[in-house]
Amino acid sequence: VPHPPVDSVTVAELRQICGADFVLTDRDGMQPFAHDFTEDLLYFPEVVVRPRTTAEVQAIMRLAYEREIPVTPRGGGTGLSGGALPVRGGILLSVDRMTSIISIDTENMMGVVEPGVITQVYQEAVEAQGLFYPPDPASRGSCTLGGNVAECAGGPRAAKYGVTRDWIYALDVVMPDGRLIRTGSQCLKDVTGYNLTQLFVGSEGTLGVVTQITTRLMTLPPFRQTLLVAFPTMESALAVVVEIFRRGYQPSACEFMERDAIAVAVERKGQDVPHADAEAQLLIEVDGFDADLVETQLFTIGELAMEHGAIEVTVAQEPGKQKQLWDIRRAVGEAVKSISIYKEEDAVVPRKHIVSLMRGVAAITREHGIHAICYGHAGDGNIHINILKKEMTDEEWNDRLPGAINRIFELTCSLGGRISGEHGIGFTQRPYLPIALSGDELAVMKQIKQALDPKGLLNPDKIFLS
Ligand code: LAC
Ligand code: ZN
Repeated sequence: VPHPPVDSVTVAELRQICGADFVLTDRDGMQPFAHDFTEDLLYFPEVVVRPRTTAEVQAIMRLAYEREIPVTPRGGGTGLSGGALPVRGGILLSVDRMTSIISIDTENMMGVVEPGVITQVYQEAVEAQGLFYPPDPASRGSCTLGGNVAECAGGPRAAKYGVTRDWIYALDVVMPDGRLIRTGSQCLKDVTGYNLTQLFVGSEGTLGVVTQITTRLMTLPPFRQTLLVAFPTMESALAVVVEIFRRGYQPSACEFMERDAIAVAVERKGQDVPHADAEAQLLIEVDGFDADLVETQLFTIGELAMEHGAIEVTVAQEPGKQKQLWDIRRAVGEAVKSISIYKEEDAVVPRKHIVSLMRGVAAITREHGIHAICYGHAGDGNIHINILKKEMTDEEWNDRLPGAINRIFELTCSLGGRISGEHGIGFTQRPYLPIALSGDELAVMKQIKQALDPKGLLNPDKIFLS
């Protein structure tokens, strides 16, 4: 549905609300807001607004509602499903100026932040007070807590500490018509009505604009050790993953990289890892409050790996060595992006089925004549499948890709999995949603959207068409 254009009267009113310096309409100024990290997709908004306060966000939303102009909220712009792309033009609402850490409560162990706070900045601020905010998406140096809430971001530590949703207790949310609601509380238990907080977490900016976030915090575990384990086969690596958890160990990360993932990261970083030619590697981290216990767990996991036929276990006890290993792991995503046009799938399956997923993906890609690089969070079954275009012509790419993705997601769902673990549906995964959801489930989701955003103006065409 076409909307009325953002005319000069509207722009003038937006300038009134935010201040002239924080409303952009020139192409160069808007360029950084026209894309996120998703492929090479580019969609220009008609205007970019950068509010500073909740009241300004409310005024923007009221205006947009009245004029029926679409609004796309944006955090750090590091999303991988196109959630922050202003695909219908309209207003791009960036929270990049809402960067206050409002409070860190060391007694109740909760923190209150604005949505534009960079995740790593928050982590460092709470760590300075001996506290810990675990969710650690690969982009934590540039993503924001607002974006993390919108997408329910994950990351390696989700294996032990859960995803963003598990740390969010209360939100201030500006509704599509400009009303402000405060959901949840700073209480650990709360069944006072529906859990609106968790409805907004992971709703990808389609139901409301989050302007304040209350997170739980925990005491920072002081001890941390890391292992890199090379395996001759994918099966042996993934069997170890299942066994680690079955025996009651709780690694704070249990990351999987297949040979090609290691290869591209090693190439990009110009830094080698032991046995880079092994079929699969696990990067395992153990943290805790007792140095001996951390060490015992680490060595027991290492032994377990050797019993399952690991080639070698490399222990990284010093922070410098640990960082080197993590740098390789964190570089995989960017490395893939730098070598070819690609399409990223974010499948998640029950942990014990990762091996079936990996073997299935290998068979499907072979059949379709395409190449995929797989890596990800084996500890929680979440694997990133990066399909590369490489030397394929546009025609071959467009011809082979949809069929292959459909097959991969059908396999994922047949294993009891879902089509996104942490990157969201957004814009790019929308066509595949019916593979994972029943018609009735999808219809209920659309009813919620319709109830909260009756004009379909907030982050339109994300998750499903609106
Ligand atoms: C990662 C991002 C892509 O795990 O989710 O590296
Ligand atoms: Zn990831």
